[in-house]
Amino acid sequence: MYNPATDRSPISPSFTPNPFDKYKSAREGMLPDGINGIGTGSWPDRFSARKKVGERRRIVRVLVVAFLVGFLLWFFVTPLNWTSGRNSGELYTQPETGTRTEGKAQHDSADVDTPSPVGEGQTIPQDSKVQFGKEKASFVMLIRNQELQDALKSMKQIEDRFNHRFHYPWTFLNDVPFTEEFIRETTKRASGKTEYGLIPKEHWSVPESIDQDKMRTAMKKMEQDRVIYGGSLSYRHMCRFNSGFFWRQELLDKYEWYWRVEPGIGFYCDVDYDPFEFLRLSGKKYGFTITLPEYKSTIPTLWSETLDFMKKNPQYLNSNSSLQYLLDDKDHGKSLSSDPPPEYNGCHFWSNFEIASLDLWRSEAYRSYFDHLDRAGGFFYERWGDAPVHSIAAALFLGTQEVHHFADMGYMHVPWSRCPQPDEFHKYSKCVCPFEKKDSFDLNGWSCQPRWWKIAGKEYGA
Ligand SMILES: Nc1nc2c(ncn2[C@@H]2O[C@H](COP(=O)(O)OP(=O)(O)OP(=O)(O)O)[C@@H](O)[C@H]2O)c(=O)[nH]1
Ligand SMILES: [Mg+2]
Repeated sequence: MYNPATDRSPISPSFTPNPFDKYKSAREGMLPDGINGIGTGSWPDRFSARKKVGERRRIVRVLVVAFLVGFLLWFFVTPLNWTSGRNSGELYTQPETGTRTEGKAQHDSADVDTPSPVGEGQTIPQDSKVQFGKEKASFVMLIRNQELQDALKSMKQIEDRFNHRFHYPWTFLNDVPFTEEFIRETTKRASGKTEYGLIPKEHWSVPESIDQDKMRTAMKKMEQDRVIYGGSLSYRHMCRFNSGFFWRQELLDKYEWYWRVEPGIGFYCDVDYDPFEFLRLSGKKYGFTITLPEYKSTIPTLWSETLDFMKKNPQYLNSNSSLQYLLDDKDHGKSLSSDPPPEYNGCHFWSNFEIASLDLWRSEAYRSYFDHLDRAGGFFYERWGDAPVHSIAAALFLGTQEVHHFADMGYMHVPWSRCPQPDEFHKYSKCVCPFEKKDSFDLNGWSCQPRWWKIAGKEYGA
């Protein structure tokens, strides 16, 4: 049995664990004369051995010079990154969670001066977080600290299925400061940079114009009537925020596109193209995965307020709008100004998933629509959801061709899920859906998908 410690063979110097050992061995006279030894043996042996040594020294010198040049290049180019933190190499630092800087980033991973530890002896290098995706886009997650585990589950899937190839940044928003644990763990999970925003108080409070007694009475009644989240004030803040304020957060000013992600979702298919780029190149502004009707008890006057707004602002109605997708069967073919006016069927794009243009919400049409709705007070006196608000706006202000069904994506938010139907999406496990294709929500009688298909046709994957 060969033992490198005792059986080092002079005929097979390559057996030495370190090839340079053989020089050491020779100098120490361990090798016998003339048998490929170096520095010992006959003159011809010595001559050829020296020649070999000369060649080896040259190689060593070249390697040393190459190493030094490489080191100098690395030293002068990369330190900018990890000392100023302005570029790709900054390290994550702990945020100051004690102070509330409203409307500003609570923590901005691109605003870091010195590397600092994360957890026990760990740092999170952000130099691997260089964005490869070319769009001005970010994931956006409005989230509570206590939802960290579910946030990580969502992130894990989006990263594995899509973002590990693109490294788009993540923007987290909260009405209270994020905990250090939340920031640390989500930063670790993200392949892109992470930013954390504290929502300004005026974006998360009851406006002065709201009659709070009237609001409380309405909330109580809805709770008694067992309307889902009917008695919750924080849910109302959330819906109003997602309707009128998330796109106004300073952290999002630099972006044109966002992908809304909620905690605890399922994301079942590889996405090997850039959906932001896809939307831009195809002239689309809004993308969804699931469409379904809203609980009518949460929006008794949303549609009449919409009709009122459109009557005053008919210029905002797109000439190729998706109005018919919004209308009750009995009213198909009607226009907004028909007498009596058409009724809303409640269909909306489920806004817990959205890939869309921020400019859609920044537009004059949407701003004035939101202001109109906010003045009407239905976010508090009723319980208007951001999903019907976004969807009505997208359906009326955009052309049908500007709204996209991401039929190639498998998605779940409790209690509904959908996956692509064609076998090609499942054959090589591009999609791994934890349910049978026939149980996809698109085929459920409750889905508004057939209404959408009727006016927009089917997308690839439906
Ligand atoms: N920071 C913060 N985020 C909230 C609050 N309420 C809801 N959210 C977030 O807003 C998003 C929507 O809230 P959800 O509770 O998921 O509402 P939903 O999707 O209609 O209902 P379920 O998912 O069925 O509970 C989620 O990302 C939540 O984490 C809140 O009070 N504060
Ligand atoms: Mg949710």
